[in-house]
Amino acid sequence: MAHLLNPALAFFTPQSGGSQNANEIASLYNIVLVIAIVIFVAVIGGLTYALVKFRARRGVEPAQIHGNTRLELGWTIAAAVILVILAIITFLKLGSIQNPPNSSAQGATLVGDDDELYASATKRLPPNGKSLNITVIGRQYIWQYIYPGANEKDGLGAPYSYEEMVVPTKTTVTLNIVSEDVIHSWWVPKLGGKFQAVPGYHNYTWFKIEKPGVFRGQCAILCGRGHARMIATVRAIPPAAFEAWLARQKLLIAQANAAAAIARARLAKATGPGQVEPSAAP
Ligand SMILES: [Cu+2]
Repeated sequence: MAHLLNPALAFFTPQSGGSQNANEIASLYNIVLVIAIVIFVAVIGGLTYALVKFRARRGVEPAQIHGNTRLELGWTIAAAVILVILAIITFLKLGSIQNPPNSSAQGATLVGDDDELYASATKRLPPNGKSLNITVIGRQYIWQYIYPGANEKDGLGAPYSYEEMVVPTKTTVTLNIVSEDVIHSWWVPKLGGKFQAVPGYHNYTWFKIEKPGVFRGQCAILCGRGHARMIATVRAIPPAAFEAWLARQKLLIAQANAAAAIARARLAKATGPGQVEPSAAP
């Protein structure tokens, strides 16, 4: 809305366009901004007018005014009414910011990783209960993402990636944000609000990306000397491509683990037990 009024305002307003919740946050911000600009102009305009019109003049005694009940009641009530209107608009929009919608019909089939119980007052699921849930782990100084697809048997072996999160388009993605060391902050501006990754605590958010694209973010809370390098990228690709990527990622990780096991066994043979524990190999 503000963007239509003046393109320069885009510089001062939140990024949006990646996900519905980010769009709602931006439009709410813009509504507040426009109302604030109108009030700012009215107040500063009135003040400037009074300063010029009633400026001190030699030999003129200014009017001595002791309050004006009607005026004072007027600006108190007007301010209260504006606050109430803002509160109503905010609560009307809050639902679509906090509550994830269902995935579209074309969304990835790999949703509803729902064997686990969501005993949480803060985690919100789409109305049909199905989302692609990704665990976001903040650690000094890299983001790790754990995708669904763990082995049935032991719950291990879930595919993961670092720094770049790959997600399917048209699919509601819920994030479970945690930290392994200090407080980090997950923030990809075009995909919605900022959420802290706090050790020992779970924070939840969601996004749903309609078109393929790349969305950039950055850890948004100072977490140590490598903080500036703690970038995050979300790459949205069509659901079929995502399924293929996930399968390949799982395969590559399994191959790397197998190669590491061989290397570990070789090292154990060269250095003797005590240095490494070959039995720990998968
Ligand atoms: Cu950081």
